[in-house]
Amino acid sequence: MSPVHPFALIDLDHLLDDEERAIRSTVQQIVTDHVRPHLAQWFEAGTLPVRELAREFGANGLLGMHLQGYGCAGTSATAYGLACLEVEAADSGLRSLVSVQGSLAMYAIHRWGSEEQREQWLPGMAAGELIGCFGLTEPDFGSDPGGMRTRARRDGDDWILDGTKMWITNAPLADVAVIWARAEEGIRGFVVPTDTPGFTANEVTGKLSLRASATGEIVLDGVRLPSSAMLPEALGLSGPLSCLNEARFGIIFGAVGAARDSIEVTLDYVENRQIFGKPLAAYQISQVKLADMVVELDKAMLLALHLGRLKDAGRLRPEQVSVGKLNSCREAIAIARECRTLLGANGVTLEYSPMRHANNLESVLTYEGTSEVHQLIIGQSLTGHSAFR
Ligand code: TGC
Ligand code: FAD
Repeated sequence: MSPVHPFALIDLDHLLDDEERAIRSTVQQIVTDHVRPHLAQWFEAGTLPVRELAREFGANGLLGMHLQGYGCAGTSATAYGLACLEVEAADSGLRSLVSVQGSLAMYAIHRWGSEEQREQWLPGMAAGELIGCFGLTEPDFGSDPGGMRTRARRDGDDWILDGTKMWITNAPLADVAVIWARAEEGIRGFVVPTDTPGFTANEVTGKLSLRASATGEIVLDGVRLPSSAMLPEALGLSGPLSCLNEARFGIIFGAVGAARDSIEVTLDYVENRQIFGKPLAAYQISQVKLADMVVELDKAMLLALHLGRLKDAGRLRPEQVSVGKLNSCREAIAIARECRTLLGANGVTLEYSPMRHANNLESVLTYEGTSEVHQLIIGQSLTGHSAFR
């Protein structure tokens, strides 16, 4: 019998329309041409040619892909999810670039900004000419952003920002940062050009995960901004949290991509690896592992598609996003680790993707709400009791 692809096992393509299949192919091609040949080297060196890639992604409509107007492609949310899946099948760091640019920085300006802010920033960001970052987390406030210490105070017509943000993707090279800070009236968002005096970004080094992604600390030391830098429509924690819904949505699909790639690599390996005189693929233990992994992969994909359809219908609720983010990340990291076992010693090298994916997924499991935070969001929804405090 000829082998069947893990997604063909459940006739996945039957559930996608022509536009979705076309977008998937386009992104697969970009990743094959511009990303895969260099990935292992980028990961090992801990670098990523962000500007070059952003321009390539921008030229193909991948940045702020499901936003309307201002140079954005305006696709469905499901199509955007499928694009995230294909990007993360290459590397989670690349999907982070797409998520932070489109779902966090651009979405914040699109959803909460003034018309002038949208016109000033979004077209350049959609084209990949301007790189954005999103500063919510602080050294002492990750899961609990409501405790943030970064302050925004009025000085005449201006705003002055003081504080520190930590673990901010793309911060070391960003042109513009969306910064969340506590003002007298509540949490506010600011669009901060990174060459503003008092703004410093320091690279975080020594990461064992998401190495093909730039991460930074942002120090805000008396950063003076005109009143026009404030996002006028956002007041309170719901401003930044609404942006997280968007990025978490992309991760629901993206993590499935990392899992799929791990399984594809492993299926190829076990077919070609001879052990005790026959292919590793022909042993029951290998097949049990593969079957269990593919069942979880396909379930995660079906859940992602269902949530995508809900989002396109304007019905996706935050706790449903948590169901998907928790499931995709948890299953993807388990799959990547299990794939690694089938690769034996070869699996601990950069020649094969599963361990790189597993390492990356440690970050994906943690950022955009840890697994435990999403369990508590779901728990709150099921019981009516908040167990955060
Ligand atoms: P809580 O009292 O529950 O809510 C405060 C206000 O926010 C509203 N709200 C939401 N609005 C929109 N979307 C959501 N998902 C929302 N969740 C809550 C809520 O209705 C309320 O509104 P209002 O008008 O009544 O004031 O807030 P809490 O302080 O108890 O915290 C809740 C909790 C723990 C769920 C939240 O803080 C949380 O999600 N924590 C996790 C933080 C997190 O995920 N950080 C991610 C930082 S960005 C990042 O990691 C980028 S990684 C790069 C990449 O994506 O690749
Ligand atoms: P903590 O909040 O200190 O959590 C530590 C542990 O406590 C976790 O296991 C957690 O689940 C658990 N915990 C937390 N609250 C509870 C509770 N109520 N009950 C029980 N257990 C609890 N942030 C940004 O703003 N922008 C970015 O671009 C960005 N990029 C990132 C890139 C990378 C590579 C990484 C690793 C992180 C990034 N982050 C970013 C930060 C990320 O969102 C935070 O790391 C995450 O929200 C968790 O916060 P923390 O690390 O402070 O962990």
